[in-house]
Amino acid sequence: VNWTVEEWSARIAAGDQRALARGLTAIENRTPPAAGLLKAIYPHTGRAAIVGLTGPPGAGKSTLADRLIEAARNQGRRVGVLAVDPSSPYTGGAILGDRLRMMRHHTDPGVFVRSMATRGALGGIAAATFHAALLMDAAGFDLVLVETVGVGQDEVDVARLAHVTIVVLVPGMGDDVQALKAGIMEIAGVFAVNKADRPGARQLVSQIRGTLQLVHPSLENAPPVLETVATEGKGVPQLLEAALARRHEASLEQRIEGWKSRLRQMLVERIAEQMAPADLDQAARRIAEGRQDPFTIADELLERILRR
Ligand SMILES: Nc1nc2c(ncn2[C@@H]2O[C@H](COP(=O)(O)OP(=O)(O)OP(=O)(O)O)[C@@H](O)[C@H]2O)c(=O)[nH]1
Ligand SMILES: [Mg+2]
Repeated sequence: VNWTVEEWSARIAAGDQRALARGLTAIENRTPPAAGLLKAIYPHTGRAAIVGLTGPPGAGKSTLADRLIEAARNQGRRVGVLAVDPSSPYTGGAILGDRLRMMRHHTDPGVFVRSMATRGALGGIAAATFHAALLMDAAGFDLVLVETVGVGQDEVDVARLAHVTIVVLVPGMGDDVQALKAGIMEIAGVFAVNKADRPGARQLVSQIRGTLQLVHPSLENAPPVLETVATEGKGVPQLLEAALARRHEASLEQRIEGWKSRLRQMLVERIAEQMAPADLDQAARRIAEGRQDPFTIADELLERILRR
């Protein structure tokens, strides 16, 4: 098929899932039509809530996603899911498990599940994920769930680009406080204390609220902290409602802040994408071998990119 960008975007906006799938591939592989396609579909976006789902491995994110899909479908919403694979050796196999957990929705045309891989791109994955979510928005999905594994920089970047991020924590993991430190407090719109069928859920809720109170003394406007049992669907409709409320109650000021960090991220990734991996290797080598200072090298690299 050889669609023009106009045809392609019109098909996506009309809900053609094959056109959507091809658009997602173009974004993932950063092929040339992706940029034009994004511009063309942007006027069709703005309806969806892009909701990040992040937290330590095994916290129950995929099980929650499955239940959030169910809750949203019960309200007649169409749901897109992006499972972000950071292509790290530590999370190998996670995506297969994710797909299996959401398999029961596969025959539902109102649900579209897709995994995103970084393919070793220098540009990182946050902006590409956000672009993919915009495509799903344009295709008419009202809720776009973005599941990322872990609490590293990639996850924080993805979370910043989402409208609201649910941070999933579980009692008794021992690394609760650690997880709260790692930039997570800043990005969380809603906390889900999952596996609340296990001992220690109450204590974890208080611990999170205590930490939040340092930033929000009255706990007003603080991210809500909800208990869930994803395996049984308990607390999930409330979690969905809380996430959607954060999205819809965002003020103009908050939306401006959101676009500031999105634009910054898009620019950073665009610059990084322009850099050939071999150039980066060579530049790093020159610094490590003491042949040149990193500041001069950074200037040179930037100039080379801008001259293109
Ligand atoms: N007891 C209990 N187990 C749960 C709950 N939610 C999820 N689990 C179990 O926890 C395990 C991990 O669940 P996943 O949904 O795969 O977790 P995840 O966060 O997506 O895991 P990764 O994608 O590998 O990081 C599975 O065996 C689930 O059945 C819960 O509320 N209570
Ligand atoms: Mg998962």
